Amino acid sequence: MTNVLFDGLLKGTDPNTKFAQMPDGRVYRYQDVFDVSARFANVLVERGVKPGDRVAAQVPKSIEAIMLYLACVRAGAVFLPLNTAYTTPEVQYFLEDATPTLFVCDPASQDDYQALTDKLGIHLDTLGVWKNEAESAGSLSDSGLASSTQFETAPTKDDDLAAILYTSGTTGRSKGAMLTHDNLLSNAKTLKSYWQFTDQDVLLHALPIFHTHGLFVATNVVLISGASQIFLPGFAADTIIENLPNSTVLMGVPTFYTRLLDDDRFNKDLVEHMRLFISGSAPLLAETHTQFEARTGHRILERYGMTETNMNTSNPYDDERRAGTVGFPLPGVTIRIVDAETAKPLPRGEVGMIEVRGPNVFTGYWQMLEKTNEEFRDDGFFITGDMGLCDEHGYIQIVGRSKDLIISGGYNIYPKEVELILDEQEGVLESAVIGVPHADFGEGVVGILVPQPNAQLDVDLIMKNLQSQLARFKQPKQMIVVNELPRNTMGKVQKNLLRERYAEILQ
Ligand code: MLC
Ligand code: AMP
Repeated sequence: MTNVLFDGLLKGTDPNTKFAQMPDGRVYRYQDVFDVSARFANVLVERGVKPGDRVAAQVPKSIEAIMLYLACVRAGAVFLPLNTAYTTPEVQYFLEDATPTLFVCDPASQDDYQALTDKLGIHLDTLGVWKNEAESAGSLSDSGLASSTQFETAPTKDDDLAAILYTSGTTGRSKGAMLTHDNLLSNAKTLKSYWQFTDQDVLLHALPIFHTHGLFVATNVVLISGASQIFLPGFAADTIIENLPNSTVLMGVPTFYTRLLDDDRFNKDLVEHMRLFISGSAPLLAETHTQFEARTGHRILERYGMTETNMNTSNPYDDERRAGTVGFPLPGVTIRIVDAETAKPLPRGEVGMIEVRGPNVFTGYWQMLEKTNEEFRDDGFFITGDMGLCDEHGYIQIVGRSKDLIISGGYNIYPKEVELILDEQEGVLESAVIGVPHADFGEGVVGILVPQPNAQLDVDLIMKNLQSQLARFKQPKQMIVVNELPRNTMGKVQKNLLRERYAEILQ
């Protein structure tokens, strides 16, 4: 028996091919991928990780963190990556909810987590960024170095879990999307062929690796293609510009592209060697698409995905890439646009709920059966919460969201989660959190506070209090104090009015 994902991604790969090039000159070959993932898988087993167990990780971006993901896959365990911006209370929720056997954190955060993991009975290891032979890159890395490069990869079935990725929820409680081996493998296969990846490609990897985009779309597609990547710690215009001449593909959120367009060094000559620019995770403005083409001669390929579904649609590789659309359903994926209330399919051109079904769609939310049932139709379609239409040529357009969600620089923020914390602050009667246009991040978070009668709000203190409880990207970029919130006759806060009123505030 095989391991569906590991063998599916790596079978037949030439071990001598380059897998990753780091900015410090370090090179990783596919042989290293086999060896280091085996070493880490041996460590996982030593720590008591068994097939089906969760392994949570909040670690800085490094190629070793990718090896930890692959080690989990090889051990039949379930990888649970966490945003490095999450604070200790945010991480505590995930550890309590997912009950991992092992949690791997940044060596710099070990003291913050030791007492918590001891209390929860979770083994704690550390993994940092590798610097040199003389310096430790954490306990996982040290133990890995002392372990064998041989590991008997655990056999898995298509529907065994490979990962749980948490997405925030409209109630303020995050939900763990359970992704199977086949969810991930089928999407990687589809994307490789749709975007025509080959072993000649060099991906410029500047995304974080704790989300679907940087982890599965980028890494799995590179692995299954036997391609290589220039593996950067994050997005910085300087390093992108330095490395574009040696790359063939860039995957990014729209902020990558607007930032590059703001830089005069970014021009046609620089991207001569590039084959493809891909955008997703947030809407790409048609204006950005047009400016990009005028500057570089390339048309950005926009695609649409979700944590729960991997990639759903993509603009075509060879045919016309239409600005303002996310293209066609990927092969094997079915998309329908329905009336959100009645679930009746709508004619072309009409706006409704986007629903999706296919091998890419997750199996449900971790230990939330009721929530899972609410978000699936009886015939297996997943209700995305995105509103859109299918135009006369079959291109899908996303026109809005029925879920109260802000997408800022490609990160999701559920207002409810922030409102719950704002409501607890001294002197606050109630709050509303909205997303308004932000030149760099697309949308930016604004907090609107109503004080209790006769209370004076100390907004600076409230902002300071948020720092220990909420990841920085979720914290409002601006806070406004008002006497009352606009409400409709049902008593519901009219966020659309607030968004209109404060539309210019972050410009
Ligand atoms: C950073 N900050 C953000 C932010 N990123 N605030 C709001 N939204 C964001 N996305 C904060 C910083 O903490 C900092 O706070 C200030 O804003 C300025 O930061 P910066 O230095 O300018 O940001 P930078 O580190 O350059 O990061 C920006 C970014 C990054 C766009 C490169 O956010 C990013 O990599 N985003 C990609 C997210 C992603 O991969 N999403 C995929 C989800 S999967 P201070 O302290 O200075 O005030 C998915 C499915 C799919 O959606 O379809 O793909
Ligand atoms: P996440 O939960 O982080 O996976 O975010 C998924 C959400 O990102 C989707 O439900 C969409 O609302 C949004 N999204 C992803 N790709 C695009 C895109 N190309 N255009 C507009 N929205 C997108």
